[in-house]
Amino acid sequence: MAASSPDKVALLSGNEAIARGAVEAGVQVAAGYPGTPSTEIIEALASIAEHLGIYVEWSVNETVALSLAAGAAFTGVRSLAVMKHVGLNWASDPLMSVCLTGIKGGLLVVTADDPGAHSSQNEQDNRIYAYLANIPMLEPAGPQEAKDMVIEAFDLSEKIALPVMLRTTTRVSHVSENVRLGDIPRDRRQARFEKDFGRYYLAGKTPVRRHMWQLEQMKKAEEWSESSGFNRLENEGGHTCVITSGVSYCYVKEALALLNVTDVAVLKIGVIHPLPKSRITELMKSFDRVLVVEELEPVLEVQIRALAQITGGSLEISGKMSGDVPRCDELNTDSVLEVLSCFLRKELVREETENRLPQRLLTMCPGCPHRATSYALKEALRRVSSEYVVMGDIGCYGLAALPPLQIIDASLCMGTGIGLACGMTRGGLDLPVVAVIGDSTFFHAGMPQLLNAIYNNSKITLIIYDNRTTAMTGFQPHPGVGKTAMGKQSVVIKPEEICRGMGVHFVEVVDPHDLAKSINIIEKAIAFNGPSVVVARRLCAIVELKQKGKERPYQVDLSNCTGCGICISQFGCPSIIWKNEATAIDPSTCNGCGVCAQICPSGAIQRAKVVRYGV
Ligand SMILES: Cc1ncc(C[n+]2csc(CCOP(=O)(O)OP(=O)(O)O)c2C)c(N)n1
Repeated sequence: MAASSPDKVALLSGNEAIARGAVEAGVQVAAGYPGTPSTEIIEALASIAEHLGIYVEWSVNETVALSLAAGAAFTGVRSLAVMKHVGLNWASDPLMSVCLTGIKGGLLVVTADDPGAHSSQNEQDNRIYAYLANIPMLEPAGPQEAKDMVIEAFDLSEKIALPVMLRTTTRVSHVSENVRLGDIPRDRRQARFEKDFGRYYLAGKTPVRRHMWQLEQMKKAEEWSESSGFNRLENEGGHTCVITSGVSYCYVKEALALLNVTDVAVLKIGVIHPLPKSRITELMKSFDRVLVVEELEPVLEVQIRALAQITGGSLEISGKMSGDVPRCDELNTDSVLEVLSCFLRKELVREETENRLPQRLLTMCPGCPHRATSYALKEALRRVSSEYVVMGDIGCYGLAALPPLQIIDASLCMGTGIGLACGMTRGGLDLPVVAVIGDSTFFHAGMPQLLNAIYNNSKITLIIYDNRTTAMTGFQPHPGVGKTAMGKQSVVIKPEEICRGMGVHFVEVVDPHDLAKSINIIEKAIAFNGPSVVVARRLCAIVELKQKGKERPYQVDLSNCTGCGICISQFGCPSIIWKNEATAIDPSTCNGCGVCAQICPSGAIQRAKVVRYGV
């Protein structure tokens, strides 16, 4: 990644290619908050940052990441802010302002969208943000193009003094391709801030003035888009055209080949905003029928339809608005094949293939401390009341909503569990109301929510599931870990100290693997008259496994096992299996946490003396 090897080729994922592109473009500052499918961009940059003399950080949330990148760009250095699609909701506030101040050094904002919501709470289409902020957006169809676009985006950003966005989707971020490498510049720009109050201080009439300026700058972007090679027409000649962008372009090409169609033109749009309007308008004159194939919202289609109004002719436009392309979920070659065969009225002859992928349930890992915390929470709540409500949040602990624990009733987006819980009590719900949150989520979004609960005297109990990492996105460090993205030592910021500092009078820390104590403390927290916090702290089982290796597993002593099945039906560790009409523990996955032994009412689970693999 860090080698300056012009014209060499390397197999890179889309995310690695973006990181490489940023490095080749001379990026000096990069910040992000983890989120699938964007995470590997910052990880790749962090792994080479020191070697290349660039600064890379995991910020505590996306608004911080973009603010930091914008500050660096104000000083004339090139900077990058990286986030998943919903992260841009957090960063949208600084985005909507930095598009008015503009920047000096190139500023690239990467948003990685998740059509199909593979690992997200929604499938919002962030192309719309480019129109909202009115800044350029590029969308690659694969890693090579992603790298090329990043480099050009930095140049464009500096040319028009506006931030530029790059939008990827899961398939582009995670697919790998041979990517041609370029040179890595070694010279570094000296940061300089030229004070300009009428530009950087957005108040009074400055926003309106800067808005006018922005519109002028975007005219330059339009000119650039008109001649950009990222918008290209392939296979000219016929009277039918498919307009597409991003990974949908790959599906279209594949589907046309499968249909054996050679007389359909493909207009690949790489510059989502501003579109090359004159070019499209001119092109449309030569077609009778156009199909727009894009994922999620009809962003291109709406504009193509508007442009068709200008040309006047009798162009037939199909897409999502005509009901020909699905609006929800991601596309794939099969779905595009179906769309194209209807559009082109070409019969689809398909070999039926069997879906052999095993259906897997979502579950926490063996030994995950969150399972024990959730079990303890459920037990404590049961002791207090037959009815209760638990508001969840985003992270591995959210899996406690699923069987068999089923302890979480609702979850929206990062940080909202506390607010939801407060709202329920304010609505008059007369039940124990608990909010749960992970440690990374607490630092990201939970702190102001808790502060609000304290300030407004809301009686809720907050359980902080502290596994000392951001587990769900791949174990990134956060302020509680004592390490930065670049591997430097840092202070360890403890959630319990923050909670006490904020004014919570009941704050306790428990080890969730000490089940009896955890149940006891959580019960007291629920009974406490005021906001209460329990920090359930134990290192993520996977991180522990990597650091310390595997503990001796547990096993079932069948002479004591009554077959009650509580360990499976109520605790649900995937290492506990049902085999030959009896409970057994798979020693290859059991990590020896021993919590199941605390749950077993007949003392039938004990640490194995001799480990025999292959139960
Ligand atoms: C605004 C936003 N940014 C990023 C994400 C991606 N994401 C999902 S959960 C999570 C944090 C998980 O860490 P933590 O709260 O510590 O819980 P854990 O998974 O470790 O149990 C992140 C970053 C998201 N869903 N929303």
